Amino acid sequence: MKTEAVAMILAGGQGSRLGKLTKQTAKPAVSFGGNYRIIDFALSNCANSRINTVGVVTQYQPLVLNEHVGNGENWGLDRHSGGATILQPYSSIDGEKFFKGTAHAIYQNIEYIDLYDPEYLVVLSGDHIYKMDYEKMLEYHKAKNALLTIAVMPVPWEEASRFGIMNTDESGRIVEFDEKPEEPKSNLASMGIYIFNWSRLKKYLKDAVDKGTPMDDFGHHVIPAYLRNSESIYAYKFEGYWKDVGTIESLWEANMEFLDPNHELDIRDSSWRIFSKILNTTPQQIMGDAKVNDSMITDGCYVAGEVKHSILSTNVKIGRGSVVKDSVIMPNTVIGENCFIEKAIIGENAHLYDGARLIGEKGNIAVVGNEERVGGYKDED
Ligand code: ADQ
Ligand code: ADP
Repeated sequence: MKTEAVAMILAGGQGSRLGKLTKQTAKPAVSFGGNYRIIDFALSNCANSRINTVGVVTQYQPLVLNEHVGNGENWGLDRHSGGATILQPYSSIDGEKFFKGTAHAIYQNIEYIDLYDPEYLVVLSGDHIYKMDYEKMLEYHKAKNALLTIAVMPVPWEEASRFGIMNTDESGRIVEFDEKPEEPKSNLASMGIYIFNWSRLKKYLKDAVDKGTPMDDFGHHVIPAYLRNSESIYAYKFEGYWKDVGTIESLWEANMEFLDPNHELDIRDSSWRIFSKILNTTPQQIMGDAKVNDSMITDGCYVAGEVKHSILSTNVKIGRGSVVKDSVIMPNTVIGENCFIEKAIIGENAHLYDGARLIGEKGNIAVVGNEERVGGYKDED
């Protein structure tokens, strides 16, 4: 079966910097923006870009992710080509169980990719919030006759050492690349979004294993090897909103930005819809003394308190006399009566008992983990 392009979404990182929020959940499956999980953005971008064969590479706590993605039908991916497939690591002969890095994760899935015999492989990260037309990037890749195209964006200089950083010539060809350099030479950052000519990438990955020097990571090994061999690598400039939500601070910030009705990432744009799993839950209920401003209240919520500039995800309950401000409350969480919550992220299925207080500040967001219980009055006695 010949397919022009197959996408692989890397959804296996542990997301250790999200701490308590990724204890039972892989980072791409973390709740976002009330209705969504982080991976919905990459999946929807694939569907909207007409890339209908998508492998989702998982390894860490994949249960929620598996249940969420299924066969991709909620994104319309199941109707053409291969649909979505969850790919889990398997034990190899030498007992290696985990994918060692991003490139190793692709190497381990060569057979899956070869099923579709693609000309191009689109490699994506499962933890970015953005809308992007990968078809346009593919057109650029073809026009440049490139073997690898990397989507890039300028980032603030003080953040540059968190990224793959590069320099290009006037034609957009990448002449220099450093993965997470201590002293960055530019602020042009890799977004971790790659288009490869599949047969060439496969050759690199296999040859390296044959030589006993496996290439485990794109940023550390594959890109430098391409550059050493003067392969044509081009930078594709992305313009628009893009956020790597790998830290508590960036996750909170991205959610707060999401509340802005004039957000650059317009989720109401019907030409580029962001899909998610349909949950079929009950309608929301806003009770007598409730007050709700500048917020997103999702289906199944029950609000009897005050909610200001916050996101309530599916099936959240806010009791009487409670105040929730500048916060994100993830699905199925119960907040009792007379609680006060400000600048916080509350994980899924958590319970805050009556009178609980939780106040964070910018730079130090308050966090309650998934399933966590937080005492109220009773603890103060
Ligand atoms: P990082 O984001 O630090 O940098 P990495 O931690 O390797 O890269 O993860 C990339 C994505 O792959 C993440 O979504 C992660 O969850 C996933 N992942 C990591 N290891 C995996 C594995 N073994 N199996 C499956 N999935 C895995 C990268 C690039 C930089 C670039 C930034 C942009 O290396 O050059 O600047 O992305 O965010
Ligand atoms: P963060 O950036 O928050 O530290 P990442 O998602 O980048 O989180 O992943 C952290 C590291 O943990 C990555 O190097 C990833 O390969 C590694 N990792 C992910 N899952 C596992 C696992 N199941 N076992 C061992 N290491 C893992």
